[in-house]
Amino acid sequence: MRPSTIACLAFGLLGAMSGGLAWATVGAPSLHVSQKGRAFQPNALMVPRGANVEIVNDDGDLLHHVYIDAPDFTFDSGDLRPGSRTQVVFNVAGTFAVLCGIHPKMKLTVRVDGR
Ligand SMILES: [Cu+2]
Repeated sequence: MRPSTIACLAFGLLGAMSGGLAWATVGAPSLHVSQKGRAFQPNALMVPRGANVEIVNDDGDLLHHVYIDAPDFTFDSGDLRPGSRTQVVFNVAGTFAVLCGIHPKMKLTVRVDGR
């Protein structure tokens, strides 16, 4: 194998590795939010655009719900039974109130960084 071929392979590998790393740390992080004690935990998040937020109903016997009703971004999970989960992908920059239609006091604020 000629040295130039080896160098080419090494750069290819490096590119693949850094590409994977960029995706994991910047591209689309996955975040976890719990619905527990009739509250979102945590109740505020700052995420990059494209972030995937998983929300789990961890309240033993309470039905919850997740919705967003902003002019430029809406979401509705439907009823979330105890132990079930939903995923919200934040593709729009801005600050959004994530609410539960069953418990009006439950609120999660998500700030989506547009960069
Ligand atoms: Cu609720």
